Amino acid sequence: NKRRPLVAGNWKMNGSVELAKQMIDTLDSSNIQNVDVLVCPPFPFLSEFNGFSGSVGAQNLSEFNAGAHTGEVSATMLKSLKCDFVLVGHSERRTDNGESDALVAKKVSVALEQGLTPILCVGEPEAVRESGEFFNHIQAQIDAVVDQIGIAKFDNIVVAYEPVWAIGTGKTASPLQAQQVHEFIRQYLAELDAEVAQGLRILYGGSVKAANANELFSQPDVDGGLIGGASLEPQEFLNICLAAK
Ligand code: G2H
Repeated sequence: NKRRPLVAGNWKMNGSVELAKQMIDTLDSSNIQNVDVLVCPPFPFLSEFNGFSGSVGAQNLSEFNAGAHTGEVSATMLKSLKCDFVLVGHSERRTDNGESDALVAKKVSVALEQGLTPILCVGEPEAVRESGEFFNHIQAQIDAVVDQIGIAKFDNIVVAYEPVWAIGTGKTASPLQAQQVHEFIRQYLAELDAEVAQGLRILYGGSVKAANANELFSQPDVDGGLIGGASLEPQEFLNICLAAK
């Protein structure tokens, strides 16, 4: 099993240069082993993470490589800032910025072309959860990416399952609800390529905190977490990383 746990902090539109310094101090001095630690701050703070012992990633990228696209940031620029990862298709971008499954798939492809590891975010809104159609919803989000890049390239991506009803709401999916969807994603992809599916890291996101991280991360198909609110407090984030060991 090559699935080394990954814990990613998604600062969203929060934080400061000061928080970047504190985060680096706390995480670097912990000497954490056997977990990949990733921080995804807003673009202006990426360069603060030069020399950080963990990895740094962005929260979004442009589907274009360069040109007249005011306000956008390219994959090449992220590489030049030493990013290894980039979140793609977070539900807040799907909702606030109208990112479609097709656009998300394009961005995954562009990230891979530039050597970034995309973290593909999928998950169903509350109404879809209640209708019971959530597997179909997630399958469609994944199909769009499989159609664009092919199954083999899933070797170089990470998937994050984030039920929209659990994001920033304090309502975490139960460990069993999370496991059920993670297992579904892995089995679905295994029909296309068993080996790739077996090696794919699938993170859980949605109101993860130190107090519930252990239970979630101990599920067999949960390979770490994508942490929002709780990633803004260095000690709390470190404790979540430690729970993934
Ligand atoms: C889900 C998550 C991180 P939070 O969006 O991406 O945020 O942990 O605040 O629910």
